[in-house]
Amino acid sequence: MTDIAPATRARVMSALRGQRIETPSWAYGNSGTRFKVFRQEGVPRDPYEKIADAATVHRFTGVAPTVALHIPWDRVDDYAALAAYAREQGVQLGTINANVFQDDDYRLGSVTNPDHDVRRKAIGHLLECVDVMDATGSRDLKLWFSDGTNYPGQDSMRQRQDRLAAALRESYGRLTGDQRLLLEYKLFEPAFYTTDVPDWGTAYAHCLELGERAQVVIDTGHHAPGTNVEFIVAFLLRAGRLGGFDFNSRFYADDDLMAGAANPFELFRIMHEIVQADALRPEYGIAFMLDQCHNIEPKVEAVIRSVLNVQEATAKALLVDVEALVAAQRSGDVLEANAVLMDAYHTDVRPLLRDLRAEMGLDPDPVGAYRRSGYLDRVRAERVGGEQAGWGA
Ligand code: RM4
Ligand code: MN
Repeated sequence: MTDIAPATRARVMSALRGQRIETPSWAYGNSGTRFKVFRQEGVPRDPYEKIADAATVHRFTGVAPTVALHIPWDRVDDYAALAAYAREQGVQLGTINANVFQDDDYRLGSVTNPDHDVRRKAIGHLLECVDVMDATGSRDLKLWFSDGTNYPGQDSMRQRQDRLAAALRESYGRLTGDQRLLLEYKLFEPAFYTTDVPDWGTAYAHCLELGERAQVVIDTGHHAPGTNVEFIVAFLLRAGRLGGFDFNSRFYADDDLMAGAANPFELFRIMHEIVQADALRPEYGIAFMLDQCHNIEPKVEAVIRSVLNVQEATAKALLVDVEALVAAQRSGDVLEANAVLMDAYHTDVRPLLRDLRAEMGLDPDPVGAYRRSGYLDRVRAERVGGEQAGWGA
């Protein structure tokens, strides 16, 4: 596709202008592997500073107006004040992520723990997260459970499913209005034998039991190698149960690298399914989130680049010539159908995105503009002392 027809261009630009990508508060904090957490200068010392970083990403990209919180990493006394600060900075608080994977009590699991008291504690945290949503005005509660077992015989798989179902039921019952429960799955880690929510099928089955406001989240790093993620997207879209994405990329397992870094073609194929279902519009309800950890690279810039990568994949997906694609599909022209898709994928959308940013009053080169802004030097100088808030050392 060498030239983009004016009508196509207008349609693509308008869809891209409306795109919304949520960034994760924990991407701005220090993080690491099991082996080492490398500290970086200038990382946020509290949730307010994480929001300032998220607002910086939005200022340069124009499409990242919300930031997800992780509780208790982002626990504050006054969530209304935090929300007001976010608004002042030009962003809003988004999804609330529960964390029931870091207390000693959770050695044998959280909501699926064999011990009733531990389960009560974990459920109490999930309910606390809904209180936070009430205070912040967040729509979505995102649940990921590290629960599972390491050895055959360690616990009853069926009973763990029952305990999980009970905890989900109680949390779901606490939701009001348009609040939703987003259930995330992950194949393995930290449990190595069984995981209680290992795949989309398990998550989907639990969501069906709960009700319409229970939806599945696809974290792109949470599958076995070779899994066709866009099939999962298509299936859940059709079932009306795709609540959102945790975008990141992976070479091996849950690597949490920048979205679009390892497999930009996969990201394009995912966005193609979204575009074909007309599910990009914010009103459709899918939460397009990032879930990443930047262990050795500068964090704010890595998030900016991730946002741009998602935007680029989306632009390409929007360029697919649907008429030609459908004609090729209907006539059984396998190779032409594939060629139509590849034509869009191979289009250089960078000039179009530069124009889009100029139209939005942004610098056409967000990474360059961010680097020139001196933001990193400023926070390095300002954020001295105190403890880094969140995930690691
Ligand atoms: C998990 C999962 C969750 C995220 C945590 C930090 O693997 O992806 O979404 O909140 O990591
Ligand atoms: Mn995730």
